[in-house]
Amino acid sequence: MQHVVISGTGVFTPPEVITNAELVEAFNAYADKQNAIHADEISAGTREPMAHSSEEFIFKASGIERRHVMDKSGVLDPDVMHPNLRQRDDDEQGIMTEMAVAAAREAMEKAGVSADQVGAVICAASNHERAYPAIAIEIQDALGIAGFGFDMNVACSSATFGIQAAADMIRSGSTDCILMVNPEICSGHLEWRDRDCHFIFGDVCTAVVLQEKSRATSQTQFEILSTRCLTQFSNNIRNNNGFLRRSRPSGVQDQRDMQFMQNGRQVFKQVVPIVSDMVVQHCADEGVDPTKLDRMWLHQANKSMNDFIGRKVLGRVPELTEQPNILQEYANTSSAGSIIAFAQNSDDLPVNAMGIICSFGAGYSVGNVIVKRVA
Ligand code: CO8
Repeated sequence: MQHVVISGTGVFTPPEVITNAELVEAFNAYADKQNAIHADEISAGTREPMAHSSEEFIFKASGIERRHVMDKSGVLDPDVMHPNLRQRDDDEQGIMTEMAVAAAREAMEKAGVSADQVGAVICAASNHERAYPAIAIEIQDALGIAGFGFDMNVACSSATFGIQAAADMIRSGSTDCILMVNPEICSGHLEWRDRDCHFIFGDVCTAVVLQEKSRATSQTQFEILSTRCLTQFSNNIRNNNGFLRRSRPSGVQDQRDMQFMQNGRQVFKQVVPIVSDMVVQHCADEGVDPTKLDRMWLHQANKSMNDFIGRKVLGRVPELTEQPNILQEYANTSSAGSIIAFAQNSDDLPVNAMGIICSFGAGYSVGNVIVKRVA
């Protein structure tokens, strides 16, 4: 059987940043406006006033300090409260392709591979800009890659499932080099007017080059020792925005379910044990002592969630270096989170160091990738 390595990673970070202070100021201005508009109903007791958001709550509940976004002007305007991102015309490059090309160029340069060496492109993300043609095919075209491309979506686990799909294709000989990208524009699917979740997400794109081991030449290589994916149906994280959207009964005003919705407390309680048990079992099945893992690159949704999983897997409080968090800088970037953590916190590991990339989220979905540094 062929062996597969990750030979390069790339991260495109949008230049615009929204701090918690800016976010809360905009949200509170919006809430005040709404309360003024509905003052009569509020004083008649037929409507609840909107409560203010707070920086202290956001940091304490999530560990998030700021987020990068593709457009902050709309999000911070209390009369808009969503990013000003227009739909691209048919003859323009798509916004997801633009982000993916930037991340891919970095990953390909690190891997030392040119476009003609790449045999396939997988665009794995939580939301896609259009139904078809596949975003992956547009990225393939923009980079001058031959072969084939396809999109896939497993919400927050899109990237780890994408790595498993790529590794399986390389092992079975479909191609010997795959570019897997994760352009996540979470700001477009977040209800910025909802106090319970307005702080959760940010935008980013990650890219990973996977190669058949004997072909890889880059200075830093992580061999994929084993992958494991699990899905278990749950409505606790849901977005109903599908192709039947326009057939909703006319006159329906509330479109809240056409964006990200979650029962955060339930997600927290239910997902943590599934993930920690799966990591421990996966390691055991592969003869890896989980307490000896040198690093865990976890999905970046919530710091307490990660601290809990880290403690359960390692059997002690993980050092910051053992379980790097990036959500203070990026917030939750869906499937890209664990890949940012890996891309920014793996070069320092010595050869033979072992680690696990682990994602979890809507579906529910959990994806593990056990890796070992081999160069
Ligand atoms: N400011 C001040 N107070 C607040 C705020 C706020 N912004 N929001 C809520 N509160 C209050 C509440 O009203 C509540 O008050 P009370 O106790 O009086 O009722 C109190 O704070 C506690 O509220 P919560 O119970 O909601 O707070 P938690 O401590 O549970 O924290 C979290 C909320 C942070 C959401 C937490 O539950 C969590 O992180 N859960 C896990 C979430 C998770 O991992 N989700 C995965 C989703 S991502 C994914 O799978 C990809 C989907 C696709 C993505 C992209 C598109 C956008």
